[in-house]
Amino acid sequence: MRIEAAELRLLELPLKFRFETSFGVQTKRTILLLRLFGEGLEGLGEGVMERLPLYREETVIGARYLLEEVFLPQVLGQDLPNPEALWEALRPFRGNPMAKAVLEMAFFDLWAKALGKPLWQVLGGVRRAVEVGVSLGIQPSVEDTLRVVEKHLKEGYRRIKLKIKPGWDYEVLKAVRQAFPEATLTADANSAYSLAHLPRLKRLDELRLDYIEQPLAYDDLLDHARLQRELATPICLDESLTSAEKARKAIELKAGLVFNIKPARLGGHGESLRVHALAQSAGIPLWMGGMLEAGVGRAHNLHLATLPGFTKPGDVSSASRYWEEDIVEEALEAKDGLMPVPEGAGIGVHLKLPFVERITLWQRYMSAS
Ligand code: OSB
Ligand code: MG
Repeated sequence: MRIEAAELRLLELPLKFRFETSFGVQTKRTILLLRLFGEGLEGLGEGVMERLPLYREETVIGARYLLEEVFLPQVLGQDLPNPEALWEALRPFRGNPMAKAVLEMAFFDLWAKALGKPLWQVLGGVRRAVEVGVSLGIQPSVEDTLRVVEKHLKEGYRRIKLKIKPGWDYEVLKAVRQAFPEATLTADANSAYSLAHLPRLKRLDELRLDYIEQPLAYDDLLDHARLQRELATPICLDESLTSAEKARKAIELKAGLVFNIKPARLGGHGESLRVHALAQSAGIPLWMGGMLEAGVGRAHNLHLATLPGFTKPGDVSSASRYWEEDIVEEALEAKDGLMPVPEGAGIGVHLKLPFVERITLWQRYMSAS
């Protein structure tokens, strides 16, 4: 596959809800969108980095710089036989998995289209629909939380995840557990705790949470392993898992008994497949994370979530929850907690170009010659 041209855009898309986590409040997304052209086909990738380094270290503008000045010049005009060859071309550059993932995932889409196959088949998926849950931000009150949880359970979501932080944890989770004794319930701290919070975290053990997501530092494994030895509730790693090497070390340390996979956090689909293999041989259940993706990123996540290791409901909820209007033509909607995977070659979704034009803040076209 010769990469002939690339178009990079920055889009701004307002969220329908105010999304509050332990690290801040989001009301819109600034999306780096990549269109990669070759052999008359187009591959799509969507960045998940935020404007500020509050979740991981990468930022939208940092990623745009790397793609424009380093990664795209490295591959434009190159004939790359497969995604491994692209990964090799990016290997000299350290870190920055989210920036690499924009390009790697767009290339996977392009490559699957050249093969004439849906991406899920190319990746080794085994199902046509994915079980989904929902990630609910911190609400103004416990009463508001109970209302929002009830609404999403009624919509059929198969797992409720509540964002927590010190001071907004035990009481709200306890109220939800009492009101919905049978619900599959989890909590995501986004690194808001330290080992000094051990007594507070131990109290969560009585609430029958399926797991607690990333309680400790965003780059930590060792303290998570220590905490896991003290908790009955499984710890799920999110922020700390940025590569297959990190996953190998997390498994050896027993830093988490569940893994969340976000291909964009891991550098793309290839690295996600390596983490999937490691997790399967270690008996670690996986689920597909989310980063408030628009249609391109959401479609990529859905395709990857069809692999057999994804045995818990993912954070891939209906696009209409997030946006008045999405950037793709296809409606990515869950029904009874099941999200169908888009049909057709590659990721199976198509850009709504007039809408994309309207929300574009910046764009640059780059060609091979
Ligand atoms: O920690 O999983 C997270 C959103 C942005 C950054 C980090 C996280 C999240 C979510 C939202 O939980 C999941 C989604 O609905 O896309
Ligand atoms: Mg998380």
